[in-house]
Amino acid sequence: MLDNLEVKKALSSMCNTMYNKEIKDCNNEELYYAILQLTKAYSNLIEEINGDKKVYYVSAEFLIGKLLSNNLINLGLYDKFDEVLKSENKNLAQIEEVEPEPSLGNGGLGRLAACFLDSIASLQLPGDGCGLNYHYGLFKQEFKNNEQRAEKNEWIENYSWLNDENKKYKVHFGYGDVTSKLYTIDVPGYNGGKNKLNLFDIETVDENIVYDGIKFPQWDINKNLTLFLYPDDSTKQGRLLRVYQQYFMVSSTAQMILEELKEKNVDLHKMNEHAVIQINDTHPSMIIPEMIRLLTENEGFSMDEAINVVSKTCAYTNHTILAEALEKWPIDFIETVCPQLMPIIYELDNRVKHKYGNNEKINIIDNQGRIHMAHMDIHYGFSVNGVARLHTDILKNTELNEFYKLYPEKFNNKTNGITFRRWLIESNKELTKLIESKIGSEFKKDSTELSKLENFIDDEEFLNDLENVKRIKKVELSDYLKETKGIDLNPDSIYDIQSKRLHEYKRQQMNLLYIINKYQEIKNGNIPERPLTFIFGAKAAPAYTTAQDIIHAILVMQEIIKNDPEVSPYMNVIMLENYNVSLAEKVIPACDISEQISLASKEASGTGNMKFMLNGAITLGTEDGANVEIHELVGDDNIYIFGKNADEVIKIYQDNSYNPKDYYDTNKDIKNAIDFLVSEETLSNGGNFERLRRLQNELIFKDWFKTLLDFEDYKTTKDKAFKDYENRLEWKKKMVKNIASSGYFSSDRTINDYNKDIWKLK
Ligand code: 26Q
Repeated sequence: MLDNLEVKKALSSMCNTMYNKEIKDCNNEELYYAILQLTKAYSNLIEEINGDKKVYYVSAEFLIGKLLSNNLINLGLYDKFDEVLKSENKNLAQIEEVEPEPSLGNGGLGRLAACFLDSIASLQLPGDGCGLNYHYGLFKQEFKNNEQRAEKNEWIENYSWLNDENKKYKVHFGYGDVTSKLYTIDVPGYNGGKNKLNLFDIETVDENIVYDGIKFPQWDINKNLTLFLYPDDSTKQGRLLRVYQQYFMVSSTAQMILEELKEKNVDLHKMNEHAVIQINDTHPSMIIPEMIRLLTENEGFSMDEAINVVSKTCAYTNHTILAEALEKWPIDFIETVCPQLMPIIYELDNRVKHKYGNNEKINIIDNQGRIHMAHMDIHYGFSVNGVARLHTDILKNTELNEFYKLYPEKFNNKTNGITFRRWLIESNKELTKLIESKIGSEFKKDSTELSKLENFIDDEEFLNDLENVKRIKKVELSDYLKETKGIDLNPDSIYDIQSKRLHEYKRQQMNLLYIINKYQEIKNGNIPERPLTFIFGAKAAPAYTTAQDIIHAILVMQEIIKNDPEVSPYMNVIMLENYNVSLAEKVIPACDISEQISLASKEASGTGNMKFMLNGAITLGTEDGANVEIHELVGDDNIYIFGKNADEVIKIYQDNSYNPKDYYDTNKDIKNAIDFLVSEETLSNGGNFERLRRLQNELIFKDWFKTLLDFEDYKTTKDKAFKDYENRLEWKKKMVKNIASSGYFSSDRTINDYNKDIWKLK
């Protein structure tokens, strides 16, 4: 491995070649590009991970975030660069700020895919990601007049992590052929070796057609196909374009896989012994009919042979229980985008109907002429997994019960995980160091080692050090927000944080009602023991009106409180602009209380909950998704659980017995908070009457995700958490217990489980 002197020489020569300058004379931007080029060169020297069988993780999203630190850490070069730069009076942390973030994902599902790539490579398993090279990724969020605006988000510069592989594939759309071009990004593992992220792009994409934020002509597929990540996990707009994107992705991927298998001289009839295709939600589901088509049309397979081998190669992961997020494409969409798939899909559908009779619950094509992508995956894949225990149980017993009865052996659970390289070692160096000083560095390779921290739960010095680390991270966040946004945070306050995509089921609106209630209490002279800082970070799908209304209401509350000297010393609300991976890395380590308050049964897993826990935040949450498993691991005393559980919620939906108006009429706190939404105060602090009235009506008369049902318990439990925070000794022990119990949530564990039960790579 390289030593510091060699790193210094290399960097100095790179600066010389690129800029004709010495290191000390380069600015941060120049240094960033120089280190980027060097890192790519080092990564180039590393061997690709090989093996008899390889996994292809196909996903419309890879929310990889910035890569400089991550790659330097995995290549074992971070400390060396850090030291060399220090010796030149430069600062690696500041240099990293220059890197644009590739936001190639919406949220959880995309970030999970990125964590998985890191773990697959770090476990030295052969496995590549396959997706799309969105030029602008997810939109950049800006606030103006207390509303979200969506702007384009550039990340591809002259120097970037992309490698041009000089490989092309032909993809046939209904209107004609297009050319798919392959780019790759290296994925170095922590223990040596590297895999790849394959990103396909259309040759004719035209960045100049974008206007007014993120608008562009929808019809011109040749020019718009890979411009943006579909920014929407809730609405109908642009659906046809989404199908074009999906088919382009899977056709390119399928061709690339076949090419690789042929290069290895694999008998394609035994494809399943050398390749496994993990379908990340239903977005890549068309890879099943596409692969069958390629095998029958080009490789001399009979339909039976093709269906047989593809079914043994493909595995499907479900990430959602919300019915509206399960993709169902009208036949005429597919006829327009990729007519060549329709005969295959009819064949797959006929076989199901022939075998099981005409049963709408399991049909691929329903009687309204829509194709159910998940149904195709389950019939023609060998594995179906949910992403947390509760989620998988709900799939088995409720949502996909009809399938579970047919194919019990296909169903399995893989509780999500996060890569500790990014979410601890990179983002919280202080905590990493403290842990290392107590239990050594083995935990970096084996996360279960963290449990050894429990031995120090009564070690006062350690507890104080832990408190200091938290304080350092809180101050760091405060300084950052002050510098970049002019926002003041009080590091002596409690940081209560909810950061995740904005969605009604995640119930940011419940947190908002609590905040209004707290504001009203303070106005009535009921002062909290310690100042409270409520932080939100969330993007909302641009077409999702209620989500936009909730953001608006939060921003107005932020304004009201800031302008009210009676209240602002005691509480503060901050809605962070453009919450993304980079900001998450700053926010999460600073958190005291982690809000995971989705309506039970609705959050498949959550992964933010794991990141907060790992960084010593205490969860305030419902028994939903992976919160259930967190609860089980830390025990009742180290988590704040409230609200109805999944069984109760499912029953309430079945009985149709929930009426939010009853809660509004009978609970004074609820009524006062909801009434406040449209009031003199909100309207004179930038509130938009239409938005706020709509939100108010939504809560009183619809409230599909039952905010009011759980509000009272939420309030009681949250107040208790704030009170408990004052018992500093006990709180610090809770922090230790959480960190020590988080080893289970390493994505290395998750990937080991995938490999053991599904992929069977080696
Ligand atoms: C579907 C159809 C049309 C347009 C968009 C979509 C679409 C886009 C994105 C549907 C779903 C998504 C993203 C889903 C997602 O992020 N799910 C999250 O996955 C995480 C990883 O498993 C879980 O932890 C979260 O609980 C789950 O919400």
